[in-house]
Amino acid sequence: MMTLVIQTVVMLVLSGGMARGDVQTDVENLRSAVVVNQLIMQQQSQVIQTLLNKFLDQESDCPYPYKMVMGECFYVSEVERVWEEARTFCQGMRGDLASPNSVYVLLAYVHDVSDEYAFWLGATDQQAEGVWQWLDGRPITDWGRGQPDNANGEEHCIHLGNKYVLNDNECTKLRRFVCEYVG
Ligand SMILES: [Ca+2]
Ligand SMILES: [Ca+2]
Repeated sequence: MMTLVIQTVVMLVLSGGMARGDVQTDVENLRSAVVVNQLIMQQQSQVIQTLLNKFLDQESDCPYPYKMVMGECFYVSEVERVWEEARTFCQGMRGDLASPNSVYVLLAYVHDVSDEYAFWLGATDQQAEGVWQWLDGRPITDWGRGQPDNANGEEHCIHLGNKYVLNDNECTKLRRFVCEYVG
């Protein structure tokens, strides 16, 4: 746009011999072009500001230290705990062990932030053997092949993993875990 303005000014200077009426028309055209340009710039700046605000809002939707992952707030622990203590840890952070909407999205995320592959998540069949659902009440659909197998009759807690995606395992094992913010 600046190039157009400069070109027009140069044309005005070069057209010194033009009739006064023509010069006036050119000046008016130039003024209109500048005004239109200003309006476009203003509009673009508003659009950028709106997008920026939206992005910042999304980022801040999860309270520290949770991170937004496709609309859910997760925290990947550094420490290892048995399942029950991991749950207490998460509840102490106004959360619970994670009930992810997509275990594959969560798997991708934990691989981004950690070399570890096995993390306790939010489901257990300690109350009724073989009856599984996420802590938020949804059914579990992504068990690894042949899981849950309740191996040795002692596997009652769910974990995320590379080999099985989801597997039931002994709740007394020390594992890192994923919390989900529940507010
Ligand atoms: Ca079991
Ligand atoms: Ca198992």
